[in-house]
Amino acid sequence: MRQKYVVTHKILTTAGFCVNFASTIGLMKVKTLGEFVIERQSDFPFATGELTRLLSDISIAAKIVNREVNKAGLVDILGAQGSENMSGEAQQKLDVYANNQFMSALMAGGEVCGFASEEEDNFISFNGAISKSGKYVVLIDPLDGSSNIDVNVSIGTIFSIYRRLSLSGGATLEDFLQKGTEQAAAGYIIYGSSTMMVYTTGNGVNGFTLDPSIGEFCLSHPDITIPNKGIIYSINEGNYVHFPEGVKRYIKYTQEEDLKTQRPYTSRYIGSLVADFHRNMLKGGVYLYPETAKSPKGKLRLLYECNPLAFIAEQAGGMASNGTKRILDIEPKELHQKTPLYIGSSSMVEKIEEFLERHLELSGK
Ligand code: AHM
Ligand code: MG
Repeated sequence: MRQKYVVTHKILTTAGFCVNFASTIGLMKVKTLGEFVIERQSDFPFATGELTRLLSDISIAAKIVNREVNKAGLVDILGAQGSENMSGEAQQKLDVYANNQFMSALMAGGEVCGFASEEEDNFISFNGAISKSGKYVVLIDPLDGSSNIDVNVSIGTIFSIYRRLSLSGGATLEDFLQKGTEQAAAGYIIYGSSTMMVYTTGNGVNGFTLDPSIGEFCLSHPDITIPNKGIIYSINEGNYVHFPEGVKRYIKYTQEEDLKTQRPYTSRYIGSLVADFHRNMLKGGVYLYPETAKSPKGKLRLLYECNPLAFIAEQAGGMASNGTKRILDIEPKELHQKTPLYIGSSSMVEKIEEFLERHLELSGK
């Protein structure tokens, strides 16, 4: 059975457009994201279908954002919007577009009572008659890696879904400030050479490739697992002098020659977290964004980027750490909280933790 999957998977990824290919050779029934999500609803006893509808709302908004991303080079939608987000970075027009698209899809859907986004200063409570009784809140980085838009490099969307803690009415801050372990679902969309949606509801990780000819996400990567070891490390080495001593030593370690561990490793850094993470998920590898002098708490946001990817990484058999602690166990204190991130193949993340611990005193901590 496993063997059969491997063959199918290779065919699907090589062919790119799963349904076209399947119908051409008449061999297999392709499963769409919609069918899959409904099928998986029975994993949750007493499920009412709200999470299923919520994932479907996200996938529809993702298709609309995908359409705009693909048009980005053609229409006058490029360039900074002129405003800055909470973290002081220039916003791109497509960031704003994606943010609004996901927000309106979720507001209209009725399953969500509140929305928090990397692009919004505060969370938004949906107070409409249907939405305010929604069971869930969504946190999102609507367009991650957006500085790559102008140069036609892969970008992504990252989302995280929690059950609300408040009992009724609009969402409250405490609904959003939950530990990553409490996530009901998380996922990402990668707008790359093809567009994919990958998600988990805590029962494994599955990936769907968009077939543009029929406008459906089709199951192309069932039951994704991250190889325990990899030979790829992804980090912005331009910041080297500002890294903690343990990270500097780890980078040196990756560059040393050692046949047994297949070193030196390969360095790959796209500068789009979703794209770097996705590659490492499939091939094995580790992504590092440590604290630096410029960003003493790291650059990445716990709630919008690190928690959802950490949930996915763990569900795929990988690990995510801030260097000393599991990402999912960090108690959030504020919406835009940042954290260092080490994520990917388990044995590689463990090795980095070892280096950080060993050289802690040299980092002046
Ligand atoms: P963004 O959410 O503002 O796009 O920032 C997050 C991005 C990640 O996608 C990427 O891995 C990282 O920032 C790159 O940062 P740097 O340019 O400092 O290497
Ligand atoms: Mg981001």
